[in-house]
Amino acid sequence: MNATDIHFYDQLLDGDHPTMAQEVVAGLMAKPKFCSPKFFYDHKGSELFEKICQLPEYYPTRTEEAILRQAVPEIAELAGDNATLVELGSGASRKVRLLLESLSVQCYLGVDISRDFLISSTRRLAADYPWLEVHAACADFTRGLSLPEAIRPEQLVAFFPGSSIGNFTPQAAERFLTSLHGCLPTGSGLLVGVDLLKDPHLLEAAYNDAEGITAEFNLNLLDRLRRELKLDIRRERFSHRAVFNQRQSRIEMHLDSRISQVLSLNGQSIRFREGESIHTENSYKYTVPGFRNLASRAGFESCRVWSDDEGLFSVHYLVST
Ligand code: AVJ
Repeated sequence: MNATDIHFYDQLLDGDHPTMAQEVVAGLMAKPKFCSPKFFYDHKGSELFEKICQLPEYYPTRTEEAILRQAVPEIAELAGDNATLVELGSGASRKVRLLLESLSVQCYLGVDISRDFLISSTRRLAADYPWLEVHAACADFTRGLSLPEAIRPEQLVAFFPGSSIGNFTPQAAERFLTSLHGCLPTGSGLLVGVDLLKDPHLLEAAYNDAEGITAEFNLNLLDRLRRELKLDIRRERFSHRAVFNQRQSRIEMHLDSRISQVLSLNGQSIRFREGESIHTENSYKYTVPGFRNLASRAGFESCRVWSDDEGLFSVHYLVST
């Protein structure tokens, strides 16, 4: 096998699912209007997200990496020998390198919705770790996870970093973990990064960076809809807004219409009042016990939790029971 060879599975088109166009249209017709954050990640969006991860205000990435670096010997022990590592939302597959260097892993599966980004990232992994069997599945795991036939591990560890789980409502997160539980053999590990509840000023700063990269990431969604859905929607007519919703314990991102405007879509009109928003993302913040309880309702027992000294971020090692 060539060092840059990966086993690639395109699962995005599997099954009888609404298309991106149908999903987006339904969201724009709803009240209030919304669009799923999974649509942020076209190639440009994935690149912008990588830039966000390096911003001084965006503490989650560097904090999670520091936690992982320090916890890796313990993680290696919990994961055991010859594990198969499945990464959900693998993006640039950067954090997983910390694990690959210290765990005994023989097989890696990256799952991501951003096809080209996934392929180039996992190829780089295959080149850098020639001993590793690398698989890549392009999939929308918010619809559930299906492991390719070729992956029938004895010991499986799922890795769900970055607090991506915060994009789900707690109810949907519980449902997602329950369905994940259903496709993992009993005794599998789940290493999951979860952002913690903290001073709202710190939270809001993380989603309103001075350089405007987060705004760019949010507005890029409109460019994507314009291009891919041939929608006459213009980014100049919207502005980025990110606020902490205390009651729901979540950061909300919105695109606010700067003016009153009408979009036409398949012969239908979508009206915006001035200031009306498209709700583009929720990012829920948890306490350690709050997340533990949620996971236990989904069938995962908490083995170990690590966090940084300032209590900004947590990493949980859970085991499916
Ligand atoms: C990838 C969902 C964890 O919620 O912090 C970053 C995405 N959005 N800045 C987050 C995001 C705006 C990120 N997650």
